Amino acid sequence: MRKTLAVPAVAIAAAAFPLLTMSAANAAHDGSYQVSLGALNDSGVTGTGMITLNGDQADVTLTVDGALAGSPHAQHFHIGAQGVCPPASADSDGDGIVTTADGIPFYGEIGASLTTEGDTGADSGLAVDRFPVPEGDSYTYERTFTIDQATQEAFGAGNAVVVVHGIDVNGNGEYDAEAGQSSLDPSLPLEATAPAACGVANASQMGQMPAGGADTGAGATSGIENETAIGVGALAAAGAVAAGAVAYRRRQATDQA
Ligand SMILES: [Cu+2]
Repeated sequence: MRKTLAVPAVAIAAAAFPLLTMSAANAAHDGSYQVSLGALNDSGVTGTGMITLNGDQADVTLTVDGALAGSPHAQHFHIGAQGVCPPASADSDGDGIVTTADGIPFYGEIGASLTTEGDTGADSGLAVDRFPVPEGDSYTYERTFTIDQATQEAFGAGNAVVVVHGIDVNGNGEYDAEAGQSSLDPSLPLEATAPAACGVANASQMGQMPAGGADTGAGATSGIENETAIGVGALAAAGAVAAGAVAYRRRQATDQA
């Protein structure tokens, strides 16, 4: 639970400065992005992720805990909306479950599908035969693949969201239709597609520093100050990353103006 507390703080910071965040859209998106996955739908699923962008190449590592064993977990980069994870109140039909459709106004549509092989586009969003199937209740996913321009920009703008799907509402150890069918694909149980964990991808200031230092002489010095601030406690660090990213973008916007 402690890990998930940091997510709203960063999300709020990002939401509070939409214009500043948007100003980064034209900046290079290369660098590292960190994700702390918090549980949705009382799934008990949590995790951490690191995404390193180099041009259109995304090097992705996700570690997911508390997942339903033996069942595929669809996982995506969602983009183009508010760049936040849905609150429980997003549940549109009062059945107690925030479905993927309920979440779209918050985290957006699929920008990329984190499949284990083959296509990684939005069309593979429900390719359940190409998503991780953990033997136990945890898994690590590692893959480098190409992402499109919109997804690159979403990372740069701070509104790319990692979502892992697949919940077991009735706790019977498998996806079944007791909670209904998926509104996305009626051939799949709702349990297979409902979001289980969610986290916003936050730029790692250290990962972005080389780009800033190369662009501006002054930026490099300030970047080191931000790096020092990141060394303080988990919550403080999350705040520092958000504040640092805003300051960094503001500087960059000023420098480029
Ligand atoms: Cu998704």
